[in-house]
Amino acid sequence: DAEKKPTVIFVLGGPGSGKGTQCANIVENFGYTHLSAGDLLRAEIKSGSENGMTLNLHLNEIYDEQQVMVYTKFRQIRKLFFDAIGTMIQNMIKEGKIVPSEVTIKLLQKAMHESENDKFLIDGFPRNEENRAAFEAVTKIEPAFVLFFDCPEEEMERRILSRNEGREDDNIETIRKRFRVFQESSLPVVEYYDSKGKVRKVDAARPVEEVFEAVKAIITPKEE
Ligand code: UP5
Ligand code: MG
Repeated sequence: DAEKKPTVIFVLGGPGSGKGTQCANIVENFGYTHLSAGDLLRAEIKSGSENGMTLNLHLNEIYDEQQVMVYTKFRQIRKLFFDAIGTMIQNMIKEGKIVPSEVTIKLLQKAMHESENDKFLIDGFPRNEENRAAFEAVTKIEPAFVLFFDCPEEEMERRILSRNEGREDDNIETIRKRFRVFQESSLPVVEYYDSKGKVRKVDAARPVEEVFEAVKAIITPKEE
């Protein structure tokens, strides 16, 4: 593969630490493409059933009856399969669990291939050691660095509870589970990259503009 590897920054931090908010700011100022693993998963839940629905209406003109029947059955089974994946993702997010990396990495790779950009902010991934190792093994991409938003749980909880975007995981029971998973599984990933000198830590408990000032100092535009 002669293709040049893209530049990737992992944007990590607890639930509600401000990853999505700051990524939007970075995109506006520095020309990165923002890929939120959580947003991609939520989009997949929505599109899962639609994927299987688009039947080719002109099929009868091209194929004989039996071929149409086999193809239709195939589409029905395919739809059931995608529905099941969607339901699995939905249930895991509702429980604050980490979706298998096969799914997340596929979605991230697809989004990167479809983009014409070569600079990506990967937000909310990798969430555990397995995510991290699988991403590096599959894509051969190592992050330029990790942008880590450090924020106390009380503040993150306040932010999520006042967000009101109808996310199924923004209730106090699921928030507690998300905090636990972050502590137990995601922080070790930050520590791993820290041991390689790759973590740029930002105090994220301040107002959005102040956090972005700190972010700007880290993400300086590339000299062309
Ligand atoms: N806000 C932001 N910054 C603020 C500031 N400085 N001061 C005051 N308010 C601030 O911000 C949250 C809220 O706070 C917003 O209302 C914002 O206006 C305000 P946001 O920028 O949305 O924070 P973010 O860190 O993006 O919070 P989010 O809830 O998205 O983080 P999570 O990591 O919990 O969610 P994510 O979407 O990444 O993942 C959801 C679930 O998907 C996971 O729990 C998991 O089940 C699954 N998942 C996987 O399985 N694998 C993956 O790789 C990714 C996700
Ligand atoms: Mg987010």
